[in-house]
Amino acid sequence: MADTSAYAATFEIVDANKDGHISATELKQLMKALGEDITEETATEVVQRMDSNGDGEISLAEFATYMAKG
Ligand SMILES: [Ca+2]
Ligand SMILES: [Ca+2]
Repeated sequence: MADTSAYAATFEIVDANKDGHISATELKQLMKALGEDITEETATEVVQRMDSNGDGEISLAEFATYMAKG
């Protein structure tokens, strides 16, 4: 189990609507803010890579696990 507290602040920034999950749309908006204009398809692919329980969104636990792995 990864230490979620280390990633909670970053997670909250990405979770624009504060529903506790990062969606593909939120990820796309983040990348745009960082100067990387990715497509909806790419954002969905990235979410799927991090989405270990398959609900289509990234929870804090999934985010922390992914970031901890590198
Ligand atoms: Ca959200
Ligand atoms: Ca998930």
